[in-house]
Amino acid sequence: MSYLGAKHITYIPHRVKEGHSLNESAIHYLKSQDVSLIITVDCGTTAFDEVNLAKSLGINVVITDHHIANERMPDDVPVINPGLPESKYPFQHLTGAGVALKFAEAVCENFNQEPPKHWKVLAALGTIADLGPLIGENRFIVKQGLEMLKDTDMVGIRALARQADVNLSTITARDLSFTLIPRLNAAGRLDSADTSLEILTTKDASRAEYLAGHLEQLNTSRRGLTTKAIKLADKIVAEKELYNSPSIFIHEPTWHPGILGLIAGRLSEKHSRPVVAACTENSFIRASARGPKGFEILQAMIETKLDFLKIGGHSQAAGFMLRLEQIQKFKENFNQNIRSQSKNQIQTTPITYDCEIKLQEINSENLKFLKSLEPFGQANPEPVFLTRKLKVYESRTVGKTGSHIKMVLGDGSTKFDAIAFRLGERFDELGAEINAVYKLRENYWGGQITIQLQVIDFQ
Ligand SMILES: [Mn+2]
Repeated sequence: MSYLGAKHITYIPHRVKEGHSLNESAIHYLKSQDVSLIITVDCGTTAFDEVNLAKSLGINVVITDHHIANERMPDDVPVINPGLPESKYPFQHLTGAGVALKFAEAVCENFNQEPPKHWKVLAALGTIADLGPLIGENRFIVKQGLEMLKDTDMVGIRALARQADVNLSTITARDLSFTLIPRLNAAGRLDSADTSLEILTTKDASRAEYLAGHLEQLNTSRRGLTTKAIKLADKIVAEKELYNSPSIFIHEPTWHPGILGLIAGRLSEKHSRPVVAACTENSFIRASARGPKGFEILQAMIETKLDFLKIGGHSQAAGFMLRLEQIQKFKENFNQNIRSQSKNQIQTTPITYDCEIKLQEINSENLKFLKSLEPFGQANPEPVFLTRKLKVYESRTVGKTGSHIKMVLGDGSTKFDAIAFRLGERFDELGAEINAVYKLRENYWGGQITIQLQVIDFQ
């Protein structure tokens, strides 16, 4: 908005104190700042009461969002949401950032202005961070954003990339989701997301440097908290043999609410079943749940028929707040519901691969073709290959606790370095020959590109 000369302020709800959407106190605050128009991003489709409050205070509202829910929608205000069944927009999977980009571009067009290039970078970051499926227009947005990222003049992005030690000219969508995005997300998880907003908008290089350092600290402490919490969760699961239950519920009063989703996600991946991670806030529990594909997590929550203070999400990720004394009831009902869903489930997710190949087929021509399928991510996963009877020339465990395996694998005429993350426990299963399922990694070393096999599973 500043680009077109409009007077504006930004407001990001505090994730822990205010939740994710428009809320009463935010609207009163905006009124006190003489705001006459609120444009939401990534929220508001179900904010019927809040929109009415804003209108009664003389504030106009435009909703831009991609979430859907079967609650009452605001009427009398524009709701721009391609996810809604009645939307005529040809692509329904835009994320909040994608919708915001389209909206901002349309406003520019109205004023006969060319939208600035770096908006595409922001929309690409948002699309990956919000786990938008990388198909259709999302894939286009991310592809363009990655292209623009190469020589971006956004000093905040440059500072973050230095902190994370990544090269912006070769960065992939996957790299972003492991490097820049967790750093940008750390602020909102542990503190206020305003730091991330500032680093993405500042033009001051030394300020950017300072903010990148601050985000680095937050991310390190987020990581530390998560690792500690997951260790504790693993211990509880083992002691109480929770892996025998259809769903896993872990309540640890002191966990930071900003990492509950990360804990639930990691455990759910490990045990291939729905997991709820919860902490205590006054006389309530706050919880995040994650579940593998095929489960209906939000539905299972709703069907516990308890009196939630807050509830939201979708089939694979959801969250809620509930009175402490209702925990037991929740556990029982939720577990019961998941049990009935599990009857049609395969409990362990089988490893699938796209194609069986010989090592000689990993040549520059095929690699070039694979590149044309990028960017990989949600709904456009990286190709996975199977090669049988690979000779194991070298192998050793690496990492602080020996949790990964480094190998040299080959077939007599071709050889590749290989890494198997988190398979260290299975080191003893390696024989002289293995069948391996893997992805291909390109590593850049001093101008040289080397190929590495990233082994997902072996036999
Ligand atoms: Mn979103």
